Amino acid sequence: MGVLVKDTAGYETGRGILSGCEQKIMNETNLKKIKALNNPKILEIIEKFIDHCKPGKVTVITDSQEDIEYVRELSLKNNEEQRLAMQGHTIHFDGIRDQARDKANTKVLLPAGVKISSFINSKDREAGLNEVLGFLAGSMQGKELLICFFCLGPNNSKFSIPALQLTDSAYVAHSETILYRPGYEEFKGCGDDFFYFVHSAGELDARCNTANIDNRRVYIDLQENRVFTVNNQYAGNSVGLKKLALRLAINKANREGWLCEHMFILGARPEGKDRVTYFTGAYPSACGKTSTAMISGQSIIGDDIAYIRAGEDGRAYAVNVEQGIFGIITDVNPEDDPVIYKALTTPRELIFSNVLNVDGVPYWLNMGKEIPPAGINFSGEWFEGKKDQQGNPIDPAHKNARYTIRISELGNADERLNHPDGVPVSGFIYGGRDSDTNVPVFEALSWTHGVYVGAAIESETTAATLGKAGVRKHNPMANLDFLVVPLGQYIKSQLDFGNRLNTPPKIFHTNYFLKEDGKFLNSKLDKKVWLLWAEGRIHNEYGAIKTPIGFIPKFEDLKQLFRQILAEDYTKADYETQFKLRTKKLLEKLERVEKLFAEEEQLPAGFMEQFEQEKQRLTETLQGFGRDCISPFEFPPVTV
Ligand code: OXD
Ligand code: MN
Repeated sequence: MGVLVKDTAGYETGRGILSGCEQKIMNETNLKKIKALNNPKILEIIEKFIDHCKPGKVTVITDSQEDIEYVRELSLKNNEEQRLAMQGHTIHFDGIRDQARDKANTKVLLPAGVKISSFINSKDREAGLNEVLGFLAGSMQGKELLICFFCLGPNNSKFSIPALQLTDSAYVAHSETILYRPGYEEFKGCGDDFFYFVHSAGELDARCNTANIDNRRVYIDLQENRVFTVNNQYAGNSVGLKKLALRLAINKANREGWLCEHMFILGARPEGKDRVTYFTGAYPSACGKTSTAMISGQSIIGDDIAYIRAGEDGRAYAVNVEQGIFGIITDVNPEDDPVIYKALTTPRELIFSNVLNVDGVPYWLNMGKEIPPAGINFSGEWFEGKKDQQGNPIDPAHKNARYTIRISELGNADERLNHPDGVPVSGFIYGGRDSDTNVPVFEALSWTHGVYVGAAIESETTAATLGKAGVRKHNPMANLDFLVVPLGQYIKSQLDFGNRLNTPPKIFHTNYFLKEDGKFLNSKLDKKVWLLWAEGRIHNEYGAIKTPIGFIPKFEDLKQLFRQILAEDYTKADYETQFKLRTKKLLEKLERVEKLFAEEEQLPAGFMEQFEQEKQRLTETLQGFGRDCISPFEFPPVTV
């Protein structure tokens, strides 16, 4: 055992382990890989957590194909993944109670007495470290610790952040080799400026699933740019570089004056016009974000997380933090998502999680194919009619089942996917799951109004987080689950960011989920029309109608777009039902959200005024017309 010393937070470090006494757990080749980085902080972290988690073996994964192959094979050998019939395809199962992000047990650690927001789940730092380090102590006994190096963002880019992952799950490491760019070389000379993540799946049961799920914890330590996550496997909880790094990056971005957003990045390419216009867009989980990023005929850069910085030309530039997609597979079928469906049904490296495995063939919900009556799923042997312990029927595949794939392998990958300078962003799109209030698409009146629009997102909950689905929740910028700075400060940095640009992105809002009499008013394909309308607005090709909530499309423009894009006859009646202003519902929503913000401190000047101004516009409209629902034809068109 090496000499134990106290680090700055007062926790024991195992200095000396790599320099002699316990070399048997890490061979000379692995040791050399660490030493070649010539970085004392990395050495210290590795020594400390080897000593603390007590793995039986330690392997260092560099950017080499050989090392990446080792991880793939290990996930099969450990039975964390099984091969499927198609070449390169594997399947992974998370435990029955580990199928989504665990919001209740994910906490930001804060020094005693510090409070950041009533919306943010936090815990006293000392107590939190003691608890999570307690669960991590000895958690890797008899297991292999993988030490992996990745790059959050494109390689050799000023946007990017090196990330060190320690995990005892080969599935986690394998997912990361698909989802993130390699980072071993990036670590050479990076000094102290990196994030790190320590993950242990903890004790495993006979199916190789976390046995002590009640001790699942995900604790974010902003002070040391690190996250500890234990007793879980679902990637939203375990994969450090995804939603855990997002939190650390929001904190860093907020301090440094750039944005870290829960956003896709796509290139809109209207047919017959020789141009590409880049958009980023934020939607709460499972509200159409990936399918927007994958709209046919357009190109994709990312579907989940973007770093956005001001460029020297006064425009916003964005990179995808990831190079892959951890996408929800439910509803992916050849008609609605042809590109993804094709990628999921052809040979390539690809991990399915929590789908049904029938003799090596994966099945998922609403895939456009009949699902066989029996197979293996996240509950073990599955058969039609199987019930869980509470007597609820178990679906053949989980609603939040996923696929993990590289974007570069998709037919619609954008050519600037890995460009170190990112892409210039002309539009932000916000959206949520809203069955009865907002119109399908509108444009905000200004950058400040757009920040208000994003901050006021409300969405009905889905299967991507644990808990009841269908409950309306306020979710500013679809980023609330990941905020680690006071909401007022986050909103201020959004306002400041746009105000510093010469040409801030135009801000749009979409709602794909509007219903009347229980039926959706739009088809899944309509989102292409909304996107290309927004694209045309950026190029001053369409006029609009100014309403209290923002600019909405003119009927003639939509009629022409529906004809051209979907070969559909869009009628005045369609337009009126979809775009009528439901003033009472809009006012109710505004007041709900305003009440929540009233509990927040330090909201920037100008932001709360947006509530007042919009409320006044809506109230005047309601009173002026003397009725609740106002047809879009009743507002005069404008040419802004
Ligand atoms: C995701 C999520 O997996 O937001 O992207 O839950
Ligand atoms: Mn997401």
